[in-house]
Amino acid sequence: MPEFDQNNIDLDQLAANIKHWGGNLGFQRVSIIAPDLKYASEKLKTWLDNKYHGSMNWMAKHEEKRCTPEKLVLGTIRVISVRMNYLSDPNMIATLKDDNKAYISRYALGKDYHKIIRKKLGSLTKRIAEEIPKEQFNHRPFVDSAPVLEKPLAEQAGLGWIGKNTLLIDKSVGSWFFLGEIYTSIPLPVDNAKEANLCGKCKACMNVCPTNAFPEPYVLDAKKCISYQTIENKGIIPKELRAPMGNRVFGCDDCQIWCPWNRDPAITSEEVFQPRHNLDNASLLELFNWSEPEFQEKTLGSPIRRIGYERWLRNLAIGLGNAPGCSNIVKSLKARMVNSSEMLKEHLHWALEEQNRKLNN
Ligand code: B12
Repeated sequence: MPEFDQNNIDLDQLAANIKHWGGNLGFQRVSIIAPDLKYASEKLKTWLDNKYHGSMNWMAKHEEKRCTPEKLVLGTIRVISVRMNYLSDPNMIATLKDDNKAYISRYALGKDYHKIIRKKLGSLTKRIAEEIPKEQFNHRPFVDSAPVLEKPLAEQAGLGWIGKNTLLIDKSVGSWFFLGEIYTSIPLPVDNAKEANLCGKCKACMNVCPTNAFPEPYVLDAKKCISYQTIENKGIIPKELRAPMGNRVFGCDDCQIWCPWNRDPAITSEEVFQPRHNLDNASLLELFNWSEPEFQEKTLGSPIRRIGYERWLRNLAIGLGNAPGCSNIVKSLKARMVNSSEMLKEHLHWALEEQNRKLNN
């Protein structure tokens, strides 16, 4: 581990500078902690024991590194935790309530946050390295890219509290923000700014969840979560979840939309998170009729691309099965049967059955 020479460095000034540089890069909050993940590690263990992670086996891997930052990046004694708003338009309910429209999670309307935030954190680490010789410290930036418990770290850093919907919520901006962090060995002064949990007796998130995915407050059974089913599940979506999915075709925001702390949400000023290709307002049929090359072209640089064309069609087929009966929908679903995989066919059949039932009534 590199030896840190404190003599020539004003660490208070450096911490203040880091927050200032972070702000200039577009982060709304930057805060520094000496990580303590004891409580969160216990909760993670229970969550995994209950198999709430479903097929996300990567969540069960590297448990020690996830729970012990210095095991992931040698010498880590501080975490610089950051947050960035992503909501581009607060009027998402109209799309969600329109059965012919596709509801895409607001985080996925623009460019992939992984790339955007990692790049910005890369710039921040470079700027820090200009102040301290590289051989004197270790550091590494992350955004949802490694075994890191981002929410408990951010909670400890005072960026919000973990709510009953398991998301980090801040009383002044709500929860529509991404998290990221830099692990570092620099002994920076820490911020002890933990926010009080203000969920109180409210259970709005749990009550509105279309699939009842919260077995208890602060605990999500990912297998039941529409976000997991539409993004992480690579196979068949359980039949009993298809109708409650409604028109949610990529991720789900219901547990945020109805959270009282999101009544007046912060809006992003980042151009990169603005909706592309009308994804905030497109019809299910329009997206279902995208050809594969069109899908590849229109999802370039978008988080949607990672599910691939087949799963995209699978999710949209469910949305179309839930849409009002319409002969054009039936025509498009039938046309997709040709050359489709067994996995996709299973969902097309289901959607056709649903459509025929409505058209014959
Ligand atoms: C796995 C994962 C998922 C999974 C599982 C979600 C989950 N709750 O674990 C799925 C695919 C479902 C998912 C969905 C979403 N995700 Co996600 N996801 C992650 C990831 C990679 C890990 C989360 C994790 O550690 N889970 C493990 C379990 C044990 O943690 P937990 O459920 O949060 O439980 C904690 C607390 O609730 C508490 N706890 C647990 N049990 C109990 C019991 C009691 C009594 C108490 C008091 C507390 C308590 O301790 C736990 C540990 O801190 C993080 C990125 C990262 N590396 O951290 C992003 C992350 C959490 N996701 C994010 C987002 C944006 C989403 C979605 C909104 C996307 C969407 N619109 O579809 C949804 C929201 C769904 C939801 N309500 O969580 C953001 C959240 C930002 C924020 N404001 O909080 C993150 C931080 C990514 C990022 N870098 O910005 N996600």
